Amino acid sequence: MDLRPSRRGLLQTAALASAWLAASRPGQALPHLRRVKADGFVSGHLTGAQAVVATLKQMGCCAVFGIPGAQENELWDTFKGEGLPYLLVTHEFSAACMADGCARSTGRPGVLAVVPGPGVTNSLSGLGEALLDSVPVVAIVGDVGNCEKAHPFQVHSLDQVALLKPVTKCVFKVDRIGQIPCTIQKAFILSVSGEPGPVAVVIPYNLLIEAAEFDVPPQMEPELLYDQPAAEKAFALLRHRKLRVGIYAGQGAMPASDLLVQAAEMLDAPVATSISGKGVIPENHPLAVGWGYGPQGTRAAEHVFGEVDLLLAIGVRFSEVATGYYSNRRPRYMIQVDANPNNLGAVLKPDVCVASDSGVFLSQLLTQGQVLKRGENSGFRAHIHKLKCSDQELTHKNYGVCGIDPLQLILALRRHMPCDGLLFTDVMLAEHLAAESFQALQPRTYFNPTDNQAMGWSIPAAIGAQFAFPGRTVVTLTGDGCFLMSALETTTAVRANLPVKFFVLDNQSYQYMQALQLPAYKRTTATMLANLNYPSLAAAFGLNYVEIQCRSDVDAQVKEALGCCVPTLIRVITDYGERPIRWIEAVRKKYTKELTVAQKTRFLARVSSRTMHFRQTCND
Ligand SMILES: Cc1ncc(C[n+]2csc(CCOP(=O)(O)OP(=O)(O)O)c2C)c(N)n1
Repeated sequence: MDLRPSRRGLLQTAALASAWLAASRPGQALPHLRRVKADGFVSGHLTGAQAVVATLKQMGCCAVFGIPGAQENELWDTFKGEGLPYLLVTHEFSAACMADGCARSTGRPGVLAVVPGPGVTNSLSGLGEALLDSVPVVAIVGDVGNCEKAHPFQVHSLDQVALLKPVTKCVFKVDRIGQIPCTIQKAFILSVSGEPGPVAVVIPYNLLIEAAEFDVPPQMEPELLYDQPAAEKAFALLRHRKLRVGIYAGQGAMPASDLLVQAAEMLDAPVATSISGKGVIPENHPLAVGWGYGPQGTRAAEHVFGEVDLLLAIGVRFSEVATGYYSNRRPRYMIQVDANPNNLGAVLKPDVCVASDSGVFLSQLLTQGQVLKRGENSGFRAHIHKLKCSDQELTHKNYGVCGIDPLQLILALRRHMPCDGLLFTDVMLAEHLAAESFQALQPRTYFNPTDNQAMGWSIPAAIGAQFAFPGRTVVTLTGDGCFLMSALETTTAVRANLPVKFFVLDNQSYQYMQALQLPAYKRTTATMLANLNYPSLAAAFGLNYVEIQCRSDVDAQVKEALGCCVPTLIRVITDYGERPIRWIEAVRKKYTKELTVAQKTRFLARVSSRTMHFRQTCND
C-alpha cells in the first residue's frame, strides 16, 4: 500500500489547518459553521458544462432554477445527466426569485441559470431584490460565443456583464474553460461573504462544449469579520447596568438566531426586529416585542423601546421600508454591529460601530457573561406580556364590510399554519399588517421582498422554498395586483407538484396605491384591476381552488386549504374598510414633516380645491 500523502490529501489538510489556525487566533474569527459547503475535488476530463455542474455540487447547490436556451442546452442536459435537481420556470424573473426564496429559507446560496439577452434582462428585478435584501444567490449566465466563435450579430448579444453589474455584488466573466471551477467557487464564497448578495458568472456557450483536464480542490471561505477593539468598546458600554438595553435585529443576525436569543436573555433585553429579521427570535418569546420599534411597527415595540437607553443593532440597516420612512428614533446610546462596514452609521449614527459577523460578535458577547449578565426582571417581562396582549386584542376588531378584513385572514393563517410553516408576503398593503401581527415562531419562516419591493416576488420565491422543503407548509399572501404579475408561475407548482398555498386578497384594485394617493390627491389614478374569473383560472392552470367569501368561514376554509396536499389557489374576497395601518400613518407623518413650506402649500391648495370640486373622490 502507498502511504505517501496524495496531492489532494495534502491540499485538504492544508486548507483545514489554515482554517483552524485562522479560527483560533485570539480576537479573530472563531470556528463557525461555514455557510458554503465545499466538498471534494472537481477532477477528471470534463466538458465545461460538466465542470460547472461538478463545481455547483461541490459548493452544496441543491437545485437550479431557470430556463434553457440555445447557449445553455449543453448545461441543462448535464444537470440531468449528473443528477443535479433543476426546476423549469415560466419567466426568468421567477428564476431569480426562486433562487432567492430557496436561499432565504435554507440559509445557503440559491442558484439560477439563464440564457443571455432576454433571460438576463428578465431576471434583473429578481436579482435586484436579492441585492437590496442581502440574499446570497449565484446566477449562472450563458453568453454568446467568444474566441473563434465570436461571430458578428450573434443572437442575444447584449452586454450581459454591463446589465448584471448594477444588480449584483460582482459579475465574473469566464474567458477560458479552465477558469470555470474557480470562478464558480469564488462566486459562491462572495455571495455569502460579509453582507450576502447575488453574484453572476457569465460563461460563453462554446466553453460549455469544450473539454479539459481538471483537478480543483475545494475552496475555504474567508475569515469571518471581527473588529475586536470595537467589540470591546461595545461590551464596556453594555456593562452600564443603569442603561436599559434594547436589541434591534435584522436578517444579518439570522444565521446566529440561537446566539441572539441567548444574548437577549443574558442582557434581559427586549428584542425588536426589522421585517426580514422576523423570526430571528421566536415572536412568542417573553422578550420579543415584534417588528419595528418606531411608530410604524408594533405598539408593544414602540412602547418598550421608548424606555430603552442603549440600542444594540445587529445585522440591520434601518432601511426606508423597515423603518417606515426612517421613523425609528435613536436612543441615547447606540451600538451597531454589521458585517458590511458601509452599513455602519449610514442612517443612525452609533456611539460604537462594530464591523463584524453577527455570529462571531454574539459568541464573543456571550463569553462576557460574568460582567454583562443582568438578572431576569419578571416585572419587565410581565409589562411586555401585557402590552403584547393589548396589541392582540386590538387586532381582533373587524373592519371588513363587503369582504374579509385581511388582518383576520393573517391571524387565521397564524392559528392554522404549523410553527415551521413558511409565509411569503408580497408588495401590498397587507404586508404591513402581516409584519405587525403575524407572529414568526422560528427563524427563516417569514419572508418579504423588503427593499426592492418587486411585486409578484412571493409566488416564485415560495415555489423555490417548497422545492427545497417539499414536506413543509408553504404559503403566499398577495394582493390581486401582485398575483397578476406572477400568476402564470403557479403552473410551475402544478407541473412539479409543489403544494404551495396561494392566498390572493382580491379587491380588484391596487389598495396600496389608493392608500397613498387618496389623502394626497383626493382621487386615485390607475389603480383599478380586472374582475377575474378565479375558478376558471384555477381550472385552466390545474390548481385546486378554495374561495373565502364570509368572515364566519375564514378559519374553516384556511384550515381546509392548508390541509390540501396539492397546489391550491385561495381567493379571499377582501375589504379593508376603514382599517388604520400604522406603517402608512407613520410614513405619511414623517414624509409630510419633511416637505418644504412651498411643497406643503402646493399640496394643501390642491387637496382643498379638489375637496371642494369633486363629489366622487375615487375615480380611476
Ligand atoms: C414591479 C412593481 N411595479 C409597481 C410597483 C408599485 N406598487 C407597489 S404596491 C402596488 C400595488 C399592489 O397591488 P395588490 O397586489 O393588488 O395589493 P394591494 O395594493 O391591493 O394591497 C404597486 C403598483 C412595485 N412595487 N413593483
